[in-house]
Amino acid sequence: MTTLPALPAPGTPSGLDTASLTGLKRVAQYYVVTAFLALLIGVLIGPLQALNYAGIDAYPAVARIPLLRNIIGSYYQGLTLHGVLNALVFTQFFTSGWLLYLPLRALDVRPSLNFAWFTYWMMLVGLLTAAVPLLRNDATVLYTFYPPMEASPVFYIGAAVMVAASLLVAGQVILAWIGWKRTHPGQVTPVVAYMGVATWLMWVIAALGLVTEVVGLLIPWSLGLTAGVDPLLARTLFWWTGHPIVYFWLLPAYVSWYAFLPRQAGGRLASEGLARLAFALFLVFSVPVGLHHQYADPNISSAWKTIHMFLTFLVAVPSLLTAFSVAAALEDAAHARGGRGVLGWVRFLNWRDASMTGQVLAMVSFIFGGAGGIVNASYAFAPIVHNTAWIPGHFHITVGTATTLSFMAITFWLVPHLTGKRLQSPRLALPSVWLWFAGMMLFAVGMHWQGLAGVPRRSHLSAASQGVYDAMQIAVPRALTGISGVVLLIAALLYFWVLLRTLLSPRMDDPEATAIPTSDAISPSSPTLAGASALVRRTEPLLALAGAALLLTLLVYLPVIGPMIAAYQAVPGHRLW
Ligand code: HAS
Ligand code: CU1
Repeated sequence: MTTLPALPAPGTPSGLDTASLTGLKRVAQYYVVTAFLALLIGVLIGPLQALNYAGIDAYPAVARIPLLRNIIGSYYQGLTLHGVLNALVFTQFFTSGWLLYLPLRALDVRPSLNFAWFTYWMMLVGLLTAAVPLLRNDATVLYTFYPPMEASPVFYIGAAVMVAASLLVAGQVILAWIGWKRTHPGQVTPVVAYMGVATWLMWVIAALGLVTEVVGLLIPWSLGLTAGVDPLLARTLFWWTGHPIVYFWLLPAYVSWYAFLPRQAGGRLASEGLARLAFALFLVFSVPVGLHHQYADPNISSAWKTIHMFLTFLVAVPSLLTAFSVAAALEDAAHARGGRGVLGWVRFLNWRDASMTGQVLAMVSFIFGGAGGIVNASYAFAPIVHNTAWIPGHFHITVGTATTLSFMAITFWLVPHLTGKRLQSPRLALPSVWLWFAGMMLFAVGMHWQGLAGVPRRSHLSAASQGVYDAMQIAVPRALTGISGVVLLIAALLYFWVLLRTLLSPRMDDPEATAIPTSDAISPSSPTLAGASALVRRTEPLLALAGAALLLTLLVYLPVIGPMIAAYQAVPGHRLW
């Protein structure tokens, strides 16, 4: 028997019948499994990068293995694969499944399954197309593309198809929500759907920069249709997307931290209104901040860089709200289990539960990741850390934990929920998340420390003359970084053992037996707009908020981009590696 649905739209007849629910779960499962297969390949390359920063060059050894020689021909090809697979492919596939499934389920809307499958296959075709030049060393341009480094046009076309597919997923969810609003006048969007729709709307505005760069500049240039490319314009369009893409990675984890983690911990979401406010703020302020990646770039006025800096500080506010909210929810959970004291309650959380533990550890590491982000964003500090090992240190405790460790921990209930299979080797799940956390923290300490000493990022420095590094007295952080690569490899092997065994095991239960762990709220919102608080009413019009976001983005970008287009510099491409 199927119990339908776990997240009903208040007071409406069921739209998702058993067949469409099963179909929807299947699409979501394909997205999630593809995501983790990409992550598996991506993380296996990771230890090579970590060893490089310990002064150990493992690439000559890799080059002796015939199969690997061709696909990891150099440090830079390995780094490109690592970054593209982990940061771009894994995140986008996971989110396309997760935030397709959850909002439609929460709205109780029957989707067009044909369309959902179409977007999945389109995204996969885009990925496989881009994979060919990546593996042939024809697209070793790192995950930020950065022209005038030039890749094969096939790479840019594949990447464009992949991103276009994600925009179609966004369209499907947003249109489903607009349809729901029409049939449910006067009702408040259920909170999980609200968070999903806000994330997709943000992504649509965010993606405009990358789409313009790839379609307008990189594809024609790599096809030889234009004489050259303007690196500054391309970088600026890239970072239009490149900063908010980090929230496209983070917000799907926040959905879980707000809506599901409290119940998994045995507590309640603190305030529904506050959760909505955080997502509304992310929608408006995520995009107009990209110049904080370009403080060192010439030909952009300091005034605009400073404006983007202040907007960056503003977009940290919803994360600070989240820290407050999720800490309150966890404390509520620990109190229910008898925990007391200012910090004494922490011990009373359900640390035996790998799904809860993984997410709480992801949150703990994100405290440091977020703090480092504020340092990066400060115009005065940026010159010290920019382009140093500090930056990969920062993003391994943001996207590497807040996002990746959360997604890993979520699969411990999501995969059984989607497939009806039971979690296999559950006793290995807990050490896998602890080791991932420990490995990422060690990596972060090692890399932040090396960065402060002046070690550059993205450098095959283990192959360089070591005298200069020896003089830096960085033996300790180098050792920590190397050890972290080994710890992370063990964590990944344990995690993927659990995941793959689970996926390959026979279906045992009705998938609905593992329910979505939807939390109650200490301070819930009324289901009707008339009864809802001012906060809920004002944050409900997501399309208007998206309009404001677009307007603000154009306001702070057009005066920066306009002069670049007017003084377009066509630079020929380079193949460095
Ligand atoms: Fe960043 C560079 C600024 C967040 C990812 N960032 C990067 C790059 C990546 C990345 C991949 O301003 C490298 C790009 C490249 O290759 O060049 N970042 C920020 C700021 C934030 C931030 C201000 N970044 C992220 C997130 C990422 C991410 C999230 C991925 C998911 N970042 C920068 C800047 C640069 C940059 C510059 C360019 C640097 C340069 O020079 O090149 C903020 O959004 C951070 C706000 C976060 C907080 C933390 C809130 C804490 C929470 C957890 C609470 C935990 C609890 C647990 C309650 C304020 C929500 C309690 C539990 C118990 C048991 C007690
Ligand atoms: Cu950023």
